[in-house]
Amino acid sequence: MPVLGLQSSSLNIPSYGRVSNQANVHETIVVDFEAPEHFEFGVTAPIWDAASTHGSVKAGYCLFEPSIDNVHGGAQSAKLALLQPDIDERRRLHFEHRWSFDDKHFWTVAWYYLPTDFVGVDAEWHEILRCATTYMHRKGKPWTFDPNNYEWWKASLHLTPHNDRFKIFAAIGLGQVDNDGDGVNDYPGGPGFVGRRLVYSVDTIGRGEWNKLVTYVYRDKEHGVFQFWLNDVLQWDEGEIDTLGISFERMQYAYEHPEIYSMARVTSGISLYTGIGGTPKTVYFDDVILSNNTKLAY
Ligand SMILES: [Ca+2]
Ligand SMILES: [Ca+2]
Repeated sequence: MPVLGLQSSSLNIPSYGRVSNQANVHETIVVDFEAPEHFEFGVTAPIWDAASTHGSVKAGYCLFEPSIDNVHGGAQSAKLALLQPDIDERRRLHFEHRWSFDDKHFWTVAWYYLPTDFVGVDAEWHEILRCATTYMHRKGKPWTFDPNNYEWWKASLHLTPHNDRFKIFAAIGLGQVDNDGDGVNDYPGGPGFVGRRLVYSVDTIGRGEWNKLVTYVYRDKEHGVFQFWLNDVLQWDEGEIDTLGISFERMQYAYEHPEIYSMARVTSGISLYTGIGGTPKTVYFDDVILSNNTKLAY
């Protein structure tokens, strides 16, 4: 299938641009981590308005802060650190941008750096980028793996060791969604990666180097697309797959009925996610672009 929308890297994008946050508007957000608002998170934050940090960030457990230690562009980058990842609420940092429920095109661009003393990944959680996610939680229901309680789907990038370096992989069809209302997950497999089809990058990334990650997700039940480029080289090109997750209609219903569903959202963003009993970790992001445009020049 054709490579959708990938253009040259020569276009000059301003350090921070924002068109609109309204639905059905093509929007490209550039985050070079040079401005204070690039580090704000929470429902009123200009970019990371769907952050999921599971607790305060600078409480000695985790960090999301400007750094001059390792920089791709400009004067600083974003340093993400899990200092005590063994504590349940501190094993994850997600900084996500909220999109409209009916947006179909999701681009993410991120420059990503693993420090030279990065110890590696552990257990089953090793997520670095949320390319597209859909989520809704029925109020009053427990957090158990049951689509009657909460529904959740994502296309995301993950790290796995490969010799002394790392490959990047994704699980196709990772989710628990019940769009047809029969009480059964619409996606194959069980919790986590069980039963999922995994795709792996051809190329690898190492410690102490900046790597360019580009993903494109087209949300569609039958003709979905999930593509990934590493340093401008296409690594996988999955087409004719289900990338919709929760349907537009159900997400609209959840948006319009906050008395029934909480935290309904369609998002993309950056992550630092480690496993149970994981080791402390620090990674760096710089020059992130999030877009819902049909094509992206960067
Ligand atoms: Ca920067
Ligand atoms: Ca079902």
